[in-house]
Amino acid sequence: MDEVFQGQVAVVGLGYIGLPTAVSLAVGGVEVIGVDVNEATVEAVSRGELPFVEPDLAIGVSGAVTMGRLTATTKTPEADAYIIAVPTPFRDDHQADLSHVRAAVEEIAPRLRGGEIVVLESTSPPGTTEGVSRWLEELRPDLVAPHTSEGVPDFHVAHCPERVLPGRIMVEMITNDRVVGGVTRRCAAKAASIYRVFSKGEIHLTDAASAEMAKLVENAYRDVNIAFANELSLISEELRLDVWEIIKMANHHPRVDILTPGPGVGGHCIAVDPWFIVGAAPQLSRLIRTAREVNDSKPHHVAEQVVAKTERFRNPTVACLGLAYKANVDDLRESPAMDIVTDIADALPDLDLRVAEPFVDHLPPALDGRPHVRLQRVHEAIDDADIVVVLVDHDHFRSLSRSRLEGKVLYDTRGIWR
Ligand code: SAJ
Repeated sequence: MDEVFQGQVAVVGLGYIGLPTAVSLAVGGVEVIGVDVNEATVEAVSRGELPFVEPDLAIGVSGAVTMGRLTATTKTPEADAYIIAVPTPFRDDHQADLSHVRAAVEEIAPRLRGGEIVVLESTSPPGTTEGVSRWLEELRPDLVAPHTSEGVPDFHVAHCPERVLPGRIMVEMITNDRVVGGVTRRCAAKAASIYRVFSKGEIHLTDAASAEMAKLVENAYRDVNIAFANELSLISEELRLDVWEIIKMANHHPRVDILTPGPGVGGHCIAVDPWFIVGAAPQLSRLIRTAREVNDSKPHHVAEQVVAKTERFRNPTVACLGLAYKANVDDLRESPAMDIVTDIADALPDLDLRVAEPFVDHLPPALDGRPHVRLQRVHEAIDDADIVVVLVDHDHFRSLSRSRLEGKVLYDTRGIWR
């Protein structure tokens, strides 16, 4: 019988991944202590509330807190296992910024008593998990670290990358297969026992660097495929062809499955992770780098097209629909829609620019305070607009009545109204 973890888990980082993981463990019967540097997040979770929007998570958090299985704190406690789920952004030179991982490790090190499991879930360049083991060794020279011996170490270190899709996190947390890469085989087996608490997917054991690379490759694969679709959209625009029709036709081939073009690629994963591969092997990652560049250049192209469309109006009003990085989420991180609206506002500071985003109550700081940019309900924004630009395919926009759009110039980057 495969071992299933019993004990107390501290989940460090209560964000889009840490909090759903904490809830899944708590619902599976484990006592979980959530740790976050942000006091507002800790207070919200302690009240059983959700600091961000994600289907089915709110009920999970309130249930886990009410049952007494999930508590939250700003201080890393003693525990039997630690799951690190902190951000790993990239710096200006595209190298990974591991400062949050390091900070988490510095808080965990003094709490180790022997026998603990430390799992890094944050997406990281190859070698980071072994680096965590080295950091712990440096901070706790009294303990035997796993990278120094295949024998029984004083603590175990592994990588288990998250693979859940925002918008479906609570479903995929349970159903997805997991890859667990250990600094040693024993580390991988120990870490796998934690995921058996809630995962119904298969758990695949490997070494730490392969698990790190597999995660990066998954997102780079998707980035390259979206870049293909985005490049087709640029070519089709130039040739005055309908990219949606072309992709629909091509996808009738049994071995062709082209993804959907859009205004660019956003979010904190696909727009970031491929750079970690480029950073690890810059000379060899030509396709991966180019895909990033194609996807990153798309928002500027869309903004330029919108600006060009305003030229035939004397005092145009433009409605931009959506700010989130993708449909039906409230996450604005690395959002192409944000870049596009900001670019348009910068290019035409006097333009009457209406923004509709049902998932936010206030304009984000990059747009707030600009006298000609307003956040409005979608109907208000559209009714006054000469030009309507679809930036996000929220269900809310899909269901809009076409009669409201009559007589307006439409620029639909998501193809929802064709
Ligand atoms: N997008 C397109 N066209 C498409 C698909 C997506 O333009 O055909 C855009 C979206 O609008 C969005 C971006 O790409 O701006 C990324 O969206 P997504 O839904 O493809 O992915 P994420 O970033 O929300 O989540 C991804 C997932 N990875 C894969 O599907 C390989 C998820 O499983 C990962 O857990 C997540 O990254 C992560 O955290 O790494």
